[in-house]
Amino acid sequence: MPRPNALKSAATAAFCGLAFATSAAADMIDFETRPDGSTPVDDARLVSPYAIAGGGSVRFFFDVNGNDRFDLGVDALPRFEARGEDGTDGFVSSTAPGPFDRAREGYGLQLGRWFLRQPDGIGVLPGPFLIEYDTTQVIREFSGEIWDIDGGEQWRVDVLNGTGSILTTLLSPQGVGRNDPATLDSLPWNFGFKGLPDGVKSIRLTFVGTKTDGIGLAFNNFSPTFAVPGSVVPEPSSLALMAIGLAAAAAGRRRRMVAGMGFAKTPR
Ligand SMILES: [Ca+2]
Ligand SMILES: [Ca+2]
Ligand SMILES: [Ca+2]
Repeated sequence: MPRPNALKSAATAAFCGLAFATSAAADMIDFETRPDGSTPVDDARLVSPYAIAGGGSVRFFFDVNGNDRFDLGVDALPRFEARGEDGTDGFVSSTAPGPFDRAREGYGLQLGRWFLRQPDGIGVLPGPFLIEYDTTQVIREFSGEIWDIDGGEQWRVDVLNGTGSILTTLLSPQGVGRNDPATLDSLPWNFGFKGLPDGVKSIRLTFVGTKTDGIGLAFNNFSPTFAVPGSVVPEPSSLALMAIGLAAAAAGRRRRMVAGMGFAKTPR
């Protein structure tokens, strides 16, 4: 009798085979290679977008000027970070054989040798982390990982359309300390979305924790066109209600921004 896992593996293998046959793209961007297929260098900036299976590309950056799109020379580029302690690191590993950038036992392969972090070391972020699609594909689902959400840390994931309106959103657990059994220290939070509405353009990860310093983003395993099994996906029933509320909030925010811009342009 075929096991479900075996069938799933076969399907995945067939799908990946097709993807690799049609382009150099991989469906899972695990940051173990750079967009050109070469091996990353520790602390090097990620400059180029990654190709995605089925056509198009996706880029990663910190949105310094907060306009939800990439501005060359203005927005900040993430850096490749190597597993383990090596100078400037990505996160503190308190529940793993640390002290830095180590996965909890059993999660080593999932972290791999490389992940992305903010431009500077653990401290403050230059802006929200943006994942921006450049593709004609309709994006219905995706998933990714934020590692090591500790005490005082929390992230909100917003899915945006081309005008920066929020289509839907997901809040990470509130980080707890290393001694709490629920701690995500040295572990991934696997977030994902399925059944997304038309118009997905970008994904925005905003730090919404209580910390004001000692913050880091350790980002890994972005799957641009499907949500991998095991990802935390928002409840479909809550999506519609949330979208209405968020649309109202976003409209208010836009009005305030427009008002602010008008004021800034007024000659004194
Ligand atoms: Ca920008
Ligand atoms: Ca490191
Ligand atoms: Ca990795």
